Amino acid sequence: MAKRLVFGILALMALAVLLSSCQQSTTQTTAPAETSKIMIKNFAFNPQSVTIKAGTKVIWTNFDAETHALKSTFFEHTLYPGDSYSYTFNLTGTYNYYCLLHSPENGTIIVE
Ligand SMILES: [Cu+2]
Repeated sequence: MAKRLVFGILALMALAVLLSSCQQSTTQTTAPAETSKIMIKNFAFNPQSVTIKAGTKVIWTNFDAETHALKSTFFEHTLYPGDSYSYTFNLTGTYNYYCLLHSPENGTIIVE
């Protein structure tokens, strides 16, 4: 009888440990990836130059009523009015990009 009670208590304790470890694993969070936003407005990138950490996701959003087309060595993407495009820069370096449709429209991403 006493043995059964001990076993029952042990089983409950084991269950409690199991449940608390489950809770721990679900509450663990990983640091969210950093993002940097660039606005395309009045035929210019704003900010024109950004310095970011490697692994940062850059998001461009077209606020103009005109279509723009991002072009760099790594990407080429058409942004219709209201569109967004994102690219994650994992390697350090200086990346220049421009708009294929409008000549002096360019920007720089510096990845440190
Ligand atoms: Cu443009």
